[in-house]
Order: sequence, then structure tokens, then C-alpha cells
Amino acid sequence: MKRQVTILIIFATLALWSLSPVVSSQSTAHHPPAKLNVKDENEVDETKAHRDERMRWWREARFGMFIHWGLYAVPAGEYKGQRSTRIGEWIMEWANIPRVDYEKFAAQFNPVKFNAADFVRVAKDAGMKYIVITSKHHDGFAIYDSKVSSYDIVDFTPYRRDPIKELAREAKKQGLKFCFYYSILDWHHPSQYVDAPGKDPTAGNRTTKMKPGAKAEYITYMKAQLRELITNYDPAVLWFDGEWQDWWTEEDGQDLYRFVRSLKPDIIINNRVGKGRQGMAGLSKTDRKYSGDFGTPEQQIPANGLPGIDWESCMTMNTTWGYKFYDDQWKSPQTIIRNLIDIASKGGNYLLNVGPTSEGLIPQPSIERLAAVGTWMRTNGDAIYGTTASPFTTQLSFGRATSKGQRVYLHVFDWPAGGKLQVPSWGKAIKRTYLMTNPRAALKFSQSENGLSIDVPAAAPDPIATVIVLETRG
Ligand code: H79
Repeated sequence: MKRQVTILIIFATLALWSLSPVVSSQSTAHHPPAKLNVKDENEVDETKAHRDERMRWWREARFGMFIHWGLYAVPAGEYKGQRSTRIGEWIMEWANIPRVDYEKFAAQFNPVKFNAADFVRVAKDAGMKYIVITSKHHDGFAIYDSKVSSYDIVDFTPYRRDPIKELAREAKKQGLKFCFYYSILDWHHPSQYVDAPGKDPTAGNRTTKMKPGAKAEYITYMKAQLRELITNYDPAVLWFDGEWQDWWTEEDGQDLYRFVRSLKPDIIINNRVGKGRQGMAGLSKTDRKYSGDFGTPEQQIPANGLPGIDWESCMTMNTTWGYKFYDDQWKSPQTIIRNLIDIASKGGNYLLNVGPTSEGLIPQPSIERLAAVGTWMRTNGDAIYGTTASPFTTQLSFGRATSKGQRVYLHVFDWPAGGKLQVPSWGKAIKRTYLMTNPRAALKFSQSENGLSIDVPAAAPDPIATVIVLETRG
């Protein structure tokens, strides 16, 4: 009996450590795992080994596609002649559009050009390993076939079909993981209303009020939709958002986390299910245990990675998530590729967004950029997939590094003049070094306690990022 208790405590401690992105052990000491060793049917108990197994594909993947697709693609950033620098999927908020008027966009949402196989092919050719699509954004509109709501693509649009069924099937067919975004904030649900000066009570707003007594009913509705999503499409990740409402608590988040895991035990859930995230920086707070499996920096890359903590930076290619026809502030392929490398060098994933049109097409500038990333990844993917963060204690002056097994990959952004690349020492002896594009041609190098000097070609083989492989001893 005593031994069982000891084992239980060890497992509970491991489970807490693995579930909660706690950096210092101090906070765990002050907040013992009060609930985690309590067995009830909803409890998600997990060892570190179990969690590592559950997170394995996600950690190896490093690169995914975010898809923001919904009714907001119809106005595409313009309402009654009004445009905005704000994000397209928030038009119901910034143009102060009442529910009854916003609903009218549905009559024009007819994505007849949508082709699931093409979507997945574009992601796959870019080197992406998973797809996360908005099942329901803040506007409350479901782009899948929901039986618990008529505010969905099948019941409310002339399209009358479920594009998500095809997308989920295609993703699996082509070997990508299929995942859902789901907004807790809901501008359409009768439980919520806006109480802000100059605002229509049924428009969108950053925060909504919860009608007294309506929360339980709304949670039942969310759970019914989540059950549909999990049962009918088998997603690998649930990516929550809109959790910053004052009516949503960490306890609600933990309950929802357990609910989703109970429907699919090996699913992965982001930290926005509860109240752990630190604003747009997105990593989880450490003052107590929070629900969720990974941190979610938004439109930013943490200055330093956090060892042992899973996180994913989500970013746009222009300045909006949902399609805006006039947003032409596209990032260059170089910026996008270097962001991917920068994130991998810090131990994170990159979730890169596309915002399809209401016809069902990914904008051409996005297609072009994804193709450029794909070209780079076909040559250099080994230096991204399944890697962990840079082994160097400081950021390299010439670029970034990733590591995997006995290899360190140098991603050179700024090619050295004079044919020698100087690499600081990090305590490991080098056996062999070569360009990723030419493994048979070893590069000459010399190693001293000051570091490594590698003889490299005079000109940069790849001006965006040239990968040099270091094979280490031990
Ligand atoms: O779906 C996309 C956006 O529509 C949604 N998240 C991405 C993935 C989003 N982007 N910006 N916002 C939502 C605005 C939210 C901003 C804030 Fe906050 C809410 C600022 C203050 C409250 C975030 C949450 C930062 C602190 C808490």
C-alpha cells in the first residue's frame, strides 16, 4: 500500500511537471498537484513518457499551416466603403456590424473553387506537416456541418456542402495532421452581448458580457460542437482562442481540457483553453498550474526558447489572418524562411497563416511564398524536422543553429567574407563538416578552444540561408 502511494506521488509529480510549462521548480513547490492524483472519470493523468509520446509528432513537425476561413472573407476587409488597417476576421468588431447584418454575408459565401486536394498539396509542398483550420472563429459561424447550430456552411450558405470533411480526408490521405481552431469568444451566440459605448450590442467586440445564467448553456453548446469536431473529423490538435473574456476562468479551461482529452486521449490542446497565456507573448504563466499543452506566441518569436517547454508561434504572411483584398504588405520569402529557422533554433513550431477567399482560393502571393519555402525545405528540411534548439549559449552572429542527434546544423544568414566561417565553441569536438547540398565534400576546418573555423566557398551558396552540417563526436 505504502509503495503504491509512493508510486502514485511520483507519477503525479511527473504528470504535473509534464503538463504544466513551469520554468522554475519553485512555483511547483508552492502549488502542489492538488488535483492530479485524484482519479475521477474526467481526470487526465499522464506520465512524462506518455506526454512525450503524445507530443512526439508535433515536436518533429516544426511547421504547420494555419487557415483562417469564414464569412469575413466575403467583405474581405471592406464594409459600406470603410476599410481598416485592422485584421479582416475582426470586421464585425471594427465596422460595428450587428448580427443580423453580418449574417447576410452568408448568402455570398459560396466557395465553388475550393479544392481540398489543392489546399493540402500547397501545404505539403511548402514542407508543412499539419493544418489548423478555423472551425468557428469569434464571429460564431461554423464552416463545417454542425448539427447543433444552423449558423454553419451547410444550413446558411448557397454552397450547402461541408468543405471540411474533404479537407480532413485529404490531409490524412497526403500524410498531414488535420487540426482545428475553435473560438471560445462567440459574437453570434445569444448568451453573449456587447456592452461598450457606441457599439451595437450584437456586434463584435474584444470582450463580450455573458448574460446572467447563460454560461452553462453556452458551455453545453461549445462541448456539443467540440464533440462533433472530434467525432466527425478526428483532429490531432484543438487550438482554442478568445479565452480572455472575464467570464471564462481557468477552472472552465481545465474542465474543457479534460472534456476534449476524454473524447480523444492523445489530442494536443493549446494553452488558450485556459487562462495561462501571457498576452500576445503567448507562453504560459508560471504562478500556478494552467491547462494546455503548448504556448502560443502570436505575431512574434520569443527572444529565447525555453528548454522543455513546447510552444508554437503563429504568424501571418501579410498583416491579416482572414482575407483582405487590399492587404499587400507581404513578407518576403526570405523573412518567412528565416522566421521558420529562427523559431526552430529556439525549439518552437511555426504556424504560418493563409486566408482563403470566399470563392475558396488561397491568395496567389501566399501560394508563391509557400512555394519558395518549399524549395528551401526540400533541400534543407533535415535541418528543421525533428530538431531541437541551438546548442550555443548565445545567438550566432551569422545566423542560427539547430541540432539533432550527433549533428548540429548551422543556418548561415550572413555569409562571411574571406572564405572562413568562425563558430564559437560549445564544448563538443567536430568529426566532419559539409554543406547540406553536398554531404560528400567535407569542408576543411580547424578547432581550438576558441571555437571552430570552417573553410567555406567565397560566395553564399544560398543567399537566404545556407545550411552547414557539423557532425560531432559523442
Ligand atoms: O485568430 C487570430 C486573431 O483573430 C486572434 N488570434 C489570431 C490567431 C486575435 N488576434 N488579435 N486578437 C485576437 C486580439 C486580442 C487582443 C487582446 Fe489580449 C485581447 C489584447 C488584450 C485582450 C491577448 C489576449 C493579449 C492579451 C490578452
